[in-house]
Amino acid sequence: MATAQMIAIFSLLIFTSHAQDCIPRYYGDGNMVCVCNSTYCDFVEVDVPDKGKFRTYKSSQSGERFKTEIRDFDTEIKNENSIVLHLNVEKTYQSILGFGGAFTDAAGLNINKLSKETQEMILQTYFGSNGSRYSLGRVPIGGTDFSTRPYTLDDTPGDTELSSFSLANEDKNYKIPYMKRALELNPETKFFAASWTAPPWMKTNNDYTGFLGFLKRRYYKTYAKYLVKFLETYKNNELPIYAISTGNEPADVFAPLVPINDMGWTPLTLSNFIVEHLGPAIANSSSNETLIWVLDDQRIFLPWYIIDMNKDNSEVDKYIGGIAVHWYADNVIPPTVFDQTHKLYPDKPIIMTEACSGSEVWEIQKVKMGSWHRGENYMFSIIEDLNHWVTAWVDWNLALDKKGGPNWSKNNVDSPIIVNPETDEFYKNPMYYALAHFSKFIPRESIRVDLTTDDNIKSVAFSTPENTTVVVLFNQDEESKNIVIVDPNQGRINTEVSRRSFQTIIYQQ
Ligand SMILES: *[C@@H]1O[C@H](CO)[C@@H](O)[C@H](O)[C@H]1NC(C)=O
Ligand SMILES: *[C@@H]1O[C@H](CO)[C@@H](O)[C@H](O)[C@H]1NC(C)=O
Ligand SMILES: *[C@@H]1O[C@H](CO)[C@@H](O)[C@H](O)[C@H]1NC(C)=O
Ligand SMILES: *[C@@H]1O[C@H](CO)[C@@H](O)[C@H](O)[C@H]1NC(C)=O
Ligand SMILES: *[C@@H]1O[C@H](CO)[C@@H](O)[C@H](O)[C@H]1NC(C)=O
Ligand SMILES: CC(=O)N[C@H]1CO[C@H](CO)[C@@H](O)[C@@H]1O
Repeated sequence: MATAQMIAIFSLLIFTSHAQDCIPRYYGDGNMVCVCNSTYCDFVEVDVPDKGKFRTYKSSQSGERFKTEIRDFDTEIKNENSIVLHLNVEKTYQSILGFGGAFTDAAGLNINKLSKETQEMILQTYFGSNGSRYSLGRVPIGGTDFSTRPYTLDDTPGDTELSSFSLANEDKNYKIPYMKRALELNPETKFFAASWTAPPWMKTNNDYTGFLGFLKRRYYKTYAKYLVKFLETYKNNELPIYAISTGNEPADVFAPLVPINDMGWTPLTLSNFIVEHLGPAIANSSSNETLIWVLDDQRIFLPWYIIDMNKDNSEVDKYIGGIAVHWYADNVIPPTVFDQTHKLYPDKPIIMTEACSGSEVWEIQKVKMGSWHRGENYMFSIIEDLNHWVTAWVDWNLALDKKGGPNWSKNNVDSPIIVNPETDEFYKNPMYYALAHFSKFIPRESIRVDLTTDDNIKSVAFSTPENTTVVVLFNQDEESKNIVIVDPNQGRINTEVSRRSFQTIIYQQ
């Protein structure tokens, strides 16, 4: 037998016994997607080896996707020039809530255009046990810019009794069915909701979008009732909502020319709204367990927005169940704002509730098929956030079309999954794999543990409820690096992290 054939068969045995390989499609410059259809999608089963061994999963710009290998712990460092990281599972940080994406109208519309079998493949690849194993889903209350029209769930002017409140066709056709399937595939899935705007008739500018649109004081109670109606209606559809945010990006209204659905809050108006209306209305409803997450906006508002809310109304603290943040403009605000926030409010989890590529004005190409660079941006952000007290990282649209839509306000962006209804296929971008390098291996209630850092490699470590240790490594550079992880209980992990690659390591404690 030719050596090449032997190697091929040997690697098949080692690498593919628990996996179905990526079907690659190349776009030049090392950019590549994995192609899935009604009968085929790449998957990997998480398979933790016996004690004393560890497993690595590697994805790289050179084309590997979850390439896996089992290895033995060593007693010594194999390469003198290795970067050595010391693990200490006794020193613990935040507990993880999960990873996920958003059930926007656009996502549902795109998934809906595929055959039933291909739809099922998308949900499996995100929520299934051999897929990314997502455990969080964000759901908009009414429309967002990623809808085909602006709308809310009660667009009848002056309907203070909310007698015209009803779910939209978008809820029925594009959100609820897919959320239900996700919940079946991963029963641990928790959904959280956010409203982009109140119905225009409740607002100072009588519009869905625009500059300085606020909730009119006399509709505070009505709007709280509107939000609770949403929670109760979804609960009646067997989709309980774990948390509700106080509104998507309340600061957008201070920027002129923002074309997306928005409504403004200041720390003062928001804390009064929560204490006098939203908090009591939720507590007095059948959704009384739903948490309230505040902010749902960029890092730049931390920690002062929360400090101001507490100053303005000292009762607000008992209603705040979490602080939601987005990733836009992360490059100008350091993650240390999370450390400050955590120090001031140690019992308030910080949740990263929205991220996407292609949203910046200079990103002319909204969808960039197979972009490894965009996958690296996700990887960088997730590691950075997790190393600064963030408990969850949730992507924006679960799936978009080839133009990065549909959206009614022309705010197209990229997504980890791009659908092609003409061929009944979908394409998994590197962003999909970046997120999956965490979501597959780090279930809810995993605890971040201490791992020393080194400027030449990005790293983060966890101890999971299944008593495994998980380490994620990210090499952004053009040269391969030798890494040693020293676990005082088990020995040394010698591993090579090739140029521009992600690596997840898992083993039994
Ligand atoms: C996951 O993959 C393994 C290995 O191929 C297979 O035995 C198992 O049935 C798969 N699980 C699901 C839920 O598809
Ligand atoms: C789906 O993709 C697989 C792998 O590329 C291929 O073998 C199969 O024929 C495709 N199925 C359909 C229905 O196109
Ligand atoms: C609580 O709910 C009941 C029935 O829905 C309502 O009659 C009552 O006014 C509510 N109380 C408060 C404080 O909102
Ligand atoms: C929450 O509502 C349920 C009924 O929906 C009720 O049984 C329970 O006592 C309520 N909990 C609190 C803390 O009010
Ligand atoms: C993990 O270890 C703890 C402490 O040794 C033990 O109580 C628990 O049952 C273990 N959990 C699992 C899932 O094995
Ligand atoms: C580029 C693009 O996809 N634009 C779409 C934005 O959404 C509107 C409304 O659905 C569509 O008409 C556009 O084609």
